[in-house]
Amino acid sequence: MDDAGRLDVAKMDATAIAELYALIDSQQGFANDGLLLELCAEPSEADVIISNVRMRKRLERHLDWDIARQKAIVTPEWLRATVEQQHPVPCGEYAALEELHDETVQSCPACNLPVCKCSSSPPHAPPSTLPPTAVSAVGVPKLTTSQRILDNYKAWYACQRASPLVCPNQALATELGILRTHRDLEGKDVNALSYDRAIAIIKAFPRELTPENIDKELVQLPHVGEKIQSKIREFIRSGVIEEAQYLRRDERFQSLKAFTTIHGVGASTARTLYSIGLRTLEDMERYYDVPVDDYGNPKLEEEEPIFTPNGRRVPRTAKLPDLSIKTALALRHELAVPIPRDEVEEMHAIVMAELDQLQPGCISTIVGGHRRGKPESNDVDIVIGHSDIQNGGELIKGLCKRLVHRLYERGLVTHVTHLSGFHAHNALRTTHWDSLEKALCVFVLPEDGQQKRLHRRLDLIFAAPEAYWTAVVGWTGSKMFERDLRLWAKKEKGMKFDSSGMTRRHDSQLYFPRSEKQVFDLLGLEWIDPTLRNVDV
Ligand code: DCP
Ligand code: MG
Repeated sequence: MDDAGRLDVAKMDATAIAELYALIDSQQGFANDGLLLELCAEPSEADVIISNVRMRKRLERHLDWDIARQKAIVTPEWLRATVEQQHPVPCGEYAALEELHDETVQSCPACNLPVCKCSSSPPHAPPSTLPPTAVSAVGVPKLTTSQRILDNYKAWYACQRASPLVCPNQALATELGILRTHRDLEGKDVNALSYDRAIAIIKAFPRELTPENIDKELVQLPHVGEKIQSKIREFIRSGVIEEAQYLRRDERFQSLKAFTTIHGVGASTARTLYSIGLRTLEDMERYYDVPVDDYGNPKLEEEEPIFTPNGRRVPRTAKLPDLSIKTALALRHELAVPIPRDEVEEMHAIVMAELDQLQPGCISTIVGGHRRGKPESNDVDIVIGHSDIQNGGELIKGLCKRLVHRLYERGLVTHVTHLSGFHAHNALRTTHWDSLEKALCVFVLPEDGQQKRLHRRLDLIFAAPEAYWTAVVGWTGSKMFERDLRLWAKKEKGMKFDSSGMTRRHDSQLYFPRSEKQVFDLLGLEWIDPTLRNVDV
């Protein structure tokens, strides 16, 4: 890597630190036929300790010497090389302390693999499955969200505030969310956005709102106009918002909400369906002519098998089936089941193992709600890049399509909604869609003989090295965090930010952030942990 020299200095700067965490983050739970890095809080549990401290006295400030002697203690270059080569590289030549060189070699995880790679000879090909390598960083502070951000709940932009998954006023946020959905379903976008902004403020508010403090607190908050203020007061006084209670029982609201749970159906289509007399999802199944099984349950249209004249079945290599509204309806019961975290990680591992067969050296980050700490996700979003900064763009070009075809041939992907090719970041583009290689798929894990595997939504986003970290930030969300990030970049910094890159507006200069922290730095924003970017309900 081009900035390797900088890491020789005793004290790392924030960017270098962020990059190290990002490298580990990009490999977490990533079985890629070889490399699985897990960050552990306790150095005593680590296989490898990363430090740029070179002297015993300084190391002892962070780490007990007896523990140090039982570990491989390496410089940050070891991590870079390991990620680049996609398997743990021999630790000896990366030993941080000369004094502990021999202990580092003895504890080297690469040496404990079936094929020893601790000699100074070039590394052998990695064996097909390697145990996870636990990594701890010593003397390197983990990126934390500052107290300043935690206290900044009155800030104008959501990307300056800390918003936890569950906030002290969560029930209020949920109730306001009903009103927000109603405005959205009725096409009142401006009103819906007002609710989005008010909800965002409530999500970051650090104390419970009570009848005693409400008058004092509410007037100080931005984005909460008089109308919404009165709804909030109503909730704080009575525990409910009457309009939300009414909407929950309202037939039109229920129908429109149900229709929009189907992939591909937006508010406007939902209103059209309602206006022609449809009320339930069963009505919608009949309208879209979804086939049913013997018990009347919707089912997928059978794919007609094709046979050769000799009776051999022709493999599934034809055009990928599209995730139409009809298919989404047939799969609606499965697609509505939330995906637990371990299943998200299992899907990720399988996708990356398949990808490694096509192109070694890819890196990835699970983004979306999962990264923000949601216990269950509605879909799985994965940003994929390449560890080779110089040639990574070329290496992953066209890979999205190839991967989806491979997954389809293996029966792992059943449908695809959107496949697109690379487009360079365009400073004039107004939306982030179509600027990266993306595939929005339906995925099903292979049967394991124990549990029924459900069809799941999977979004794959391929990014060239210069767009990797903007894609990670852009797809981590939540939606309103992203909206305000774009607005902040434009209004406060004269920049254009989206998932596909970052440009200075006046001269279209393209930036190349090397870590997620650097994206924040370049935007002049303080770091906010992904788990504190839950700006939406
Ligand atoms: N995104 C965005 N604007 C949108 C849609 C998505 O900025 N209109 C970004 C932010 C989202 C991320 O993409 O967090 C992933 O979108 P999802 O729809 O998958 O939403 P989440 O992953 O946040 O939640 P879940 O999938 O559990 O519903
Ligand atoms: Mg998601």
